[in-house]
Amino acid sequence: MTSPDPQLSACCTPRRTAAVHAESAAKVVARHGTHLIEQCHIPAGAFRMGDHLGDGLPGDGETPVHEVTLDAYAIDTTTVTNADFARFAGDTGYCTEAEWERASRGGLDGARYPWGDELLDDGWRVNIWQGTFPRHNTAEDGWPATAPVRTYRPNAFGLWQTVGNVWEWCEDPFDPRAYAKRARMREPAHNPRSRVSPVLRVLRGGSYLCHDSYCNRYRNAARSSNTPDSSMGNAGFRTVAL
Ligand SMILES: [Ca+2]
Ligand SMILES: [Ca+2]
Repeated sequence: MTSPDPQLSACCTPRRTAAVHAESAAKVVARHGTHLIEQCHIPAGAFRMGDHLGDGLPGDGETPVHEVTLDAYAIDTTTVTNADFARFAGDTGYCTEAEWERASRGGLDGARYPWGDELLDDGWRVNIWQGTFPRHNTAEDGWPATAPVRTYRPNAFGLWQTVGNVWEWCEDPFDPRAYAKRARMREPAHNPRSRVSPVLRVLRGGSYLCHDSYCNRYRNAARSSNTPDSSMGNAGFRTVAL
């Protein structure tokens, strides 16, 4: 970590120097619209992009220096922090396991997939793994890795790719006995969510890495879990609003 650039004062407001035009001074814009992270306004302008000093490693492509022009924009003054993300997640909320499954079923109670019971329905409707896992992915479904979110067709509720593509984190801690507990209740569980210690968090829907040979969890009913601090390239989430 190097010491702060002496040419820069607080935030990203540059001092007037020969190299910095006064009219291009950036301004801090706190709470830009509904955006809660402090941002700097960067005015439209030109700059010379690249390594002016010959410091770069040859393979990194920092040269030749060239002029670039940009429209005005605003940029966060810091990278997004864990606290920022927690606030976002707290304001929106992940779906619970029950909310995920009802939405994924799209009104087809009891069906294996969001569109019915058969895997192939006039062609592929789910991004999983075809071929021999993990050596050869034939990508018959059109996608060897993640697919854009609006791929295939949505279910009857309008949700895209609940099964396949990426696993989806749910708010509930994972409790393999949760359904058995609910089944013993006299009344249907209302807005259920598991309350056990969150060592594991629920994941639903399977991903593009799912293959029948070891994981057929690209189904409405399938459940899985991971520790909440796990980072995976094949997991995402949906937010809900009540
Ligand atoms: Ca695929
Ligand atoms: Ca999914």
